[in-house]
Amino acid sequence: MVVEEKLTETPRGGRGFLGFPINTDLDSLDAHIAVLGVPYGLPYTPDDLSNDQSRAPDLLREKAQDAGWSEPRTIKHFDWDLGGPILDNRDVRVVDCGNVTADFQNPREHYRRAEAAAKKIFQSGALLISIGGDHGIPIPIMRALPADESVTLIQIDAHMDWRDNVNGEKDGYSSPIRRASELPFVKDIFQIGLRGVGSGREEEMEAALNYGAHLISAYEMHEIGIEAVLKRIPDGGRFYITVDADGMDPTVMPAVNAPTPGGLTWLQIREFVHGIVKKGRVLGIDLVEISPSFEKGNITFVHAERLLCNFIGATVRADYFEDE
Ligand SMILES: [Mn+2]
Repeated sequence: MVVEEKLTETPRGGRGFLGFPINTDLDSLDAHIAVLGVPYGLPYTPDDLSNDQSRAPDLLREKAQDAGWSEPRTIKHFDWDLGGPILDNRDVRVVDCGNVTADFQNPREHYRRAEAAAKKIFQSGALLISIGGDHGIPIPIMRALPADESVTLIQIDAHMDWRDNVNGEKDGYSSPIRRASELPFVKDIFQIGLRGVGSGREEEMEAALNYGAHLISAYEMHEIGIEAVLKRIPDGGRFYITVDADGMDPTVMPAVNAPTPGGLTWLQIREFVHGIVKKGRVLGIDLVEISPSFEKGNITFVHAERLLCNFIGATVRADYFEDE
């Protein structure tokens, strides 16, 4: 008898993101949009096995503004960010696939399952919204992207994340863009919001420039505006977006390990999200690096929820799910 392995499990509290239904049976997916919690990265030190960021997927479901209301307002009511209800009264199905399961005896199992889960979701044709976890988690997710056509990667982050390894670990949170650059179907990389000091040294800067990554510092972005940033990204084709919470200004998302002044404002990230979904087909987005211990009055989670609501509403209004 073949026992089907459980790739994901029901989130704590049993509530799907925004109250959307939960489906952890990834072989029976019938959804246009799938939400997936990916709690665990790969640590650089033993005491980081279960880090602060691993609490974020459940806390976002539990602490988002919507969870405070007895009725699922966000799904049903008029949303001023979108000019109507989030799904625009269209037949768009959103499911929460729960959190990728972990194996505490083998930390790498979590990545293998994350990749397998993401593969099933992409193969079902659904748009994937992944909630981290630290910035290692896009590594298995991006490996699961359908490889038949090229993908443009867009990263919102204060940091470059181009390290080949840290303490010998190649798939940790300092390396997602380096690993992406090695994927044959990733054709272009745009990195937006860079500022301050991170894991990157001059050699990582050189590697990024040699690859041809488009590095747009936060200060350049503020100078030219989001519209000009979007114009630099070629129209058409397929996109994958990875959002590090520290790409946002610390006044917008304070719950991060490396708060860095000068990041994207709420208005800028919103303008970016609405603009990018119209340029081509976004296959997936992840939001990573929320460290709940540093949260200030729920402000990070409220912005995280709004960011994902704007993203969902924008894809619906860009006719992503028509004729399906
Ligand atoms: Mn990052």
